Amino acid sequence: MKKIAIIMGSDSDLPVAEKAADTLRQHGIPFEVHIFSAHRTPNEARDFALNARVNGFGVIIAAAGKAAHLAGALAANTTLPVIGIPLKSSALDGVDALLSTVQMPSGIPVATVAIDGAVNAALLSMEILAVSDEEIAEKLDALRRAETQKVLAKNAAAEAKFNV
Ligand code: RP5
Repeated sequence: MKKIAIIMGSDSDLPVAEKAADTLRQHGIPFEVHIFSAHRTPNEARDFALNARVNGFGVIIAAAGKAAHLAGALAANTTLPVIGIPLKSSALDGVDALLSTVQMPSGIPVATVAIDGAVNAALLSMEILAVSDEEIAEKLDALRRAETQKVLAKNAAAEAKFNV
């Protein structure tokens, strides 16, 4: 099975990035976590992206805040799918990171999830692998069924409480 890379720009990004790791762990998806910064360690970030495919990765998740160029910088050096998580780590509440991550020029795509959307980043990475992996597709189907049951149970509780 291909591995997922979770890259973050700083250890201060860990509380959110960890949620992506937790989601992948829960579903038995192999992953690695690294701290590479587009600005502070650009050479390490570049080398990681250049070698990611041969190193067995299938998707790269990149989490960064402020002037969040990490996802784009990684995408510039690989044709693996890159998912960007803009982080709410500044006075601008993550809107700065959202725009920095999502507004990529044509030719270098980054699939951007919501601000702090680490769980969806992990699920999207699984969906990408599931295109050619039936086992992961089945895990995702089971997860959707479980989510549906949870909401149906909440609806039943609300209806029982408020509707006569
Ligand atoms: C970004 O700057 C990082 O991704 C982090 O979200 C933010 C602040 O980093 P630290 O100053 O906390 O290391 O590059």
